Amino acid sequence: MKMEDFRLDGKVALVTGGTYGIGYAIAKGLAAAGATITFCDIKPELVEKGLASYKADGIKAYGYVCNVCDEPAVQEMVAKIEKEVGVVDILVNNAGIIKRIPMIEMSAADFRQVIDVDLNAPFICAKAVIPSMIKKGHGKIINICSMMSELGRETVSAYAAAKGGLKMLTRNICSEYGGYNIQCNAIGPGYIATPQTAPLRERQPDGSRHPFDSFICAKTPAGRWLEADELAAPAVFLASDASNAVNGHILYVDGGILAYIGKQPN
Ligand code: NAP
Ligand code: GCO
Repeated sequence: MKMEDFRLDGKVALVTGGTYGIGYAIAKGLAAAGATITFCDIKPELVEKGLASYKADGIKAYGYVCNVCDEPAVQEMVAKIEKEVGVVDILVNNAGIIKRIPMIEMSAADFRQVIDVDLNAPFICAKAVIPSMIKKGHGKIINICSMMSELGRETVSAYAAAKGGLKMLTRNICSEYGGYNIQCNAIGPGYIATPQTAPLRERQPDGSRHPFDSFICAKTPAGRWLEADELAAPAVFLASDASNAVNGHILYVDGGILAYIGKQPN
């Protein structure tokens, strides 16, 4: 083993939904390891915001306005990246949404929208980058799964279905394209303090902690929410030659939630 196996110099990374949150944290990590960062977001103003954030962090990034559910738009974006920056060596399928609605109250349209962003879009983006990865002779795909790839809970039926499907899409890309030296793995974050989970951490009107906040801290051996930056090094590992023998793996970065029955209430 050589330490340069963990470097990403000369590699182009595409991080979907990379304006903030987990995507941004992972992109910063990939940049620190030498990768050139490209990212997309739906809203032009968020792409501008993201570019400013990357610049403030000393990272020359390339931003693209793209709805990852729109296959022609994704194909066009990947072609532009290949022309303007280079072939995508590393794809991080990070963009995602969640709708917390009791299943029998959830509309089919809402269910379909979550599936579209969290499962169909990773398929669309992987399909867009794999042909050039095959030509280049290598590629890395990192899907962002979830605790809900393994566990269910009230109100997140669509999200859990999508993230469970994303786990198997990860394994199938590994199976179908591993022979072309393409490694497709996933990161399964635990509970991360980002805008997506902000509603679960909000202080109650009486100033007390949100019940879910206390619940998650009791379910995590370290007794805390994780930070998005704690996902960066695992992502660098899966994006680098250091993980060339790892394929179809879901790397849970969850602080031990999946291993722990939970702290007994006082
Ligand atoms: P977030 O703060 O909501 O950020 C999601 C990003 O994805 C935003 O930039 C969002 O852009 C973008 N996005 C959403 N739909 C898109 C689309 N159709 N096309 C392009 N971009 C789109 O979420 P996060 O907490 O960072 O989570 C990122 C990923 O990690 C998601 O896949 C999530 O399911 C997963 N995850 C999160 C946690 C957690 O605890 N936070 C744990 C496990 C897994 P807009 O702002 O324009 O919507
Ligand atoms: C929720 C949370 C989770 C996290 C994450 C956990 O409502 O339970 O949003 O789904 O986002 O996916 O790994």
